[in-house]
Amino acid sequence: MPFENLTVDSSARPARLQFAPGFNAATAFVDRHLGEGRGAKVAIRTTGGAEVTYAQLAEQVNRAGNALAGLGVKRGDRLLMMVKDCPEFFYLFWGAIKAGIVPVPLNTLLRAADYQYMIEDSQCTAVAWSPEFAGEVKPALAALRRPPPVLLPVQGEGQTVQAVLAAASPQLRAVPAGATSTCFWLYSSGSTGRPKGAVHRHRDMVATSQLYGSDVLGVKESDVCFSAAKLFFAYGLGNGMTFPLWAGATAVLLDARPAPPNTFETIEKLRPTLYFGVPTLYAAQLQALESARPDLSSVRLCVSAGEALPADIFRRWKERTGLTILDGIGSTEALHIFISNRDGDVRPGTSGKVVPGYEARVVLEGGAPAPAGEAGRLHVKGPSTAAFYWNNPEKTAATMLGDDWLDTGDTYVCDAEGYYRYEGRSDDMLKVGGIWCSPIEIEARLVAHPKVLEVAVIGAPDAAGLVKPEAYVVLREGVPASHALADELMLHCKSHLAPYKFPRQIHFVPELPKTATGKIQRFRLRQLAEAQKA
Ligand code: 3UK
Repeated sequence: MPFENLTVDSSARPARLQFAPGFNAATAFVDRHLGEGRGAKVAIRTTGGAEVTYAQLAEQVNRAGNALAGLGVKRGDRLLMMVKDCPEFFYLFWGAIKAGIVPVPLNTLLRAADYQYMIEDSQCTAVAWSPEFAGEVKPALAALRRPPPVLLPVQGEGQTVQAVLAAASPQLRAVPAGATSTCFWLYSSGSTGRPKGAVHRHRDMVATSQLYGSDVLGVKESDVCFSAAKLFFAYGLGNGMTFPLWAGATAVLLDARPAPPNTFETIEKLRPTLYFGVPTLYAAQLQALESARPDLSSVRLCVSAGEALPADIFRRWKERTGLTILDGIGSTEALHIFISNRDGDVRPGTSGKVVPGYEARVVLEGGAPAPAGEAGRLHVKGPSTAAFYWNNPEKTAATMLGDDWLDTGDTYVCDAEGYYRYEGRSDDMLKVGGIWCSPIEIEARLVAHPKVLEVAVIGAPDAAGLVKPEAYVVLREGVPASHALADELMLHCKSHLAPYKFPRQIHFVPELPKTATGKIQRFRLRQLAEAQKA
């Protein structure tokens, strides 16, 4: 497959990718289709009934690049995007890249304080948001001493994305970039400290789309991809945008928060062949399938990532729907899945085997390789890993190990046959519904409540085996524990934190287990939680 500035030998395993100087990813994902006669093919279909062909996509991408440049956004400048899953997400993202501007999709479930931090940290020039998120974006902008100069709601009154696109030229030449020059960023959260901007290069989406999308999932031109996981998440960005665009396939977009009814409706109406979810959603869908019988016959394969898929969910889904779920582990830093199960080769309860094109190693404390069957820290190397974290040399040095090796922060076991099994995090971070959640952030919110003296938050498995945050709370002297107070504390979290960051259970305790030096022993609480559930 030769085209401008890139040669792909997909007969080789792993596929060989050769980037010429000046390579700009937008030409490979968007413009290529015009030359390949795919202009009239539908690239995007929305649940609202909109259809965008490859020719229309290419034109809108050009308009977006020109509009941003015309507003004064320069090469290398950042465009922050709090944009729902809609065609404008594609236009802004690829238009920016084609014009040499760096798009930064943000989690649209976050709160004003999070956005304020990211706007300041990124020193962005432009912010674009869907009106649905104005309630958090506008206070963030208002709190800034120097707000970014270019502010663009997607639609509405005055200067909007839709208005500037309509006024811009539909012709744009791609700005010459290069395989390893900066293309886009994604923010990732840590247990302590603030989110980190992972800086991705022009080659990275090509690598994930070919090595995992095409070579593991077999995404073809005839496929229709539907990702319940949103585009702002590296997982959704691949599933719902780069994989279908790479293959000349069709992406299906649902702009609402995914839940069993709307995801089933989308599958029935737009008939995707590939469906991408997270374990929490599969669990909720299984529950809904007890009373609903949606027609899922268009789907050939399902994918799960974000957190470990319990073997029981895999089996029940197979029983109910006849469909296989491929669990695979990816990360924001690696961009997409690098260890995965395969169609026809699934080990339920594991993440599967290394995706060809990537290397993985499990290392012991001192750095020596772990023997098969022994737990250690998972490292990964591949052609899609982030170059560094923006403005954060310490975290960069701790995670990016050099020579494209990354420390995932996960504990894994690799068995003698090469299957990798997840054993937990090496830090206190939790995955809730596939999205990072810091127990420390929830604790900080809870201790801000006037009735709370001390608190520790841990992850505890729910009935489906999926981790949810639970809080152990010591109340101030004289404050009685009650169900009403537990509800009040949950609300106190929900009102200020992203909606998935609240304790699903609150345990009132007289004291917290601590070390001699006063450090809270979260592992003791985890043992307590396990003992109580057993
Ligand atoms: C955990 C998993 C067990 C693991 C992601 C697919 O989740 C993604 O990216 P994030 O940066 O989180 C990365 C961390 O999440 N994890 C993800 N998948 C699995 N643990 N089994 C799994 N299947 O701790 C990892 O380090 O939010 C997933 C594609 C792209 C992604 N960014």
